[in-house]
Amino acid sequence: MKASWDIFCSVVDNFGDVGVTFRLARQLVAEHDLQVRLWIDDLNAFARLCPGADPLADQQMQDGVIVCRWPAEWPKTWQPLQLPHVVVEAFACRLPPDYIDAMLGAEKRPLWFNLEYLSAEDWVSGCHGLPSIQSSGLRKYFFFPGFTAKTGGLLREAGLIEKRQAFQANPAARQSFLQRLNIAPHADARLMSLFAYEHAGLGSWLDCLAQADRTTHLLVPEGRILGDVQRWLGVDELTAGAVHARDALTIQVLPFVHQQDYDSLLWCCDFNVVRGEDSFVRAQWAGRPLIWHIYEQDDDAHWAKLDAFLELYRVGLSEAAGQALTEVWRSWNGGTAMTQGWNALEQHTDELAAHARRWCLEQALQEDLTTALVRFYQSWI
Ligand code: TRH
Repeated sequence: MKASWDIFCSVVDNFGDVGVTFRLARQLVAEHDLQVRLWIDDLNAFARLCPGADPLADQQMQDGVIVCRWPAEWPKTWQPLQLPHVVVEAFACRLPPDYIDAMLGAEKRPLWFNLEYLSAEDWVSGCHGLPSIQSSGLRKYFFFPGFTAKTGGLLREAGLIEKRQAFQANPAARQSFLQRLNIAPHADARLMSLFAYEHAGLGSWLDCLAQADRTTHLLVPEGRILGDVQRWLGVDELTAGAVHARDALTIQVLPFVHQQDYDSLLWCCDFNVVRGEDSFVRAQWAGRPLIWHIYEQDDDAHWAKLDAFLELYRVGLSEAAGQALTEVWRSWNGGTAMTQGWNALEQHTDELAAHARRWCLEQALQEDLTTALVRFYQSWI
């Protein structure tokens, strides 16, 4: 009998929670031959990432994963529950009380993980894998994704890097992918993607690109940044398919694409602006330079996360390139003018490109997050 896993995902906002948990669920099925139910409380967000999905279905099979609606009220008729071997509570969402009661009463209790948000901060390695005893007496294990061997690692499907390298080495594959999305950049244009939250200083960055010696084709999937782009362009409306040129810069708005297509898009680009958690990791696997627009937290906790990552990522970069990168990432996240930082960063294009490839290969030496979770379970039973 296959071991079974339940993953619970509550969509706070945006797409990261559902993006990460669906990716994890798919990998558990495809590479570890497990039976996985993914409980999601907002199937509309799920349907954006997985266009074949039905946002109204109580249960559906997608890529081998049983995707279930997580109802606000857990129906009493669902008791007694068929409990799985492993429960993953993603990003500190709260399991239904009836589900916890069922775990308490079970003869063989499932292993209970709290899968945390990604952070490069030092304290993570000290907390990774630790149990927390609940008032009910149940144990919940904290599992932290991260960038060092003392953490749970990053989500990375088997063969991902090889697949990406083969794609990038194959101009025909790139061309046909871009054609499918109606993207036709000039032969000498550099390709960039922009997936970010609102950014008050965006106009200064677009000015830099428009005034640069080199032409840029900027791809913007529909989303929160579009308002800032629209203001800079001075147009009334921006929807998928729109293409506008200003001096050396062409801006093209894309529809929100399938999660797998988003990977290929990142692989096609010379530079990616990404946000949150999942696109941030995928951009690292693309092996191309990036800007990270981090998810803002109320208590400004995101700044410590940003700086912790920069400290790790800068290792191996020259002082000048590292400083320029830090300035650009900090001004992007602070919503301030980008002109000085971006122009400095442009002096280090080749170094940053080589560094992004190296960083990706170094990170890929670590065990991936899904395998680490499975291995933890195997040593727990
Ligand atoms: O959507 P996000 O801003 O999600 C955020 C973060 O995860 C953050 O940590 C969390 O606290 C907050 O949500 C609630 O960014 P993220 O994590 O990059 O997720 C976006 C997902 O959307 C990712 O799986 C990639 C996917 N995507 C597509 O599938 N198609 C697209 O066209 C684009 C642009 C993205």
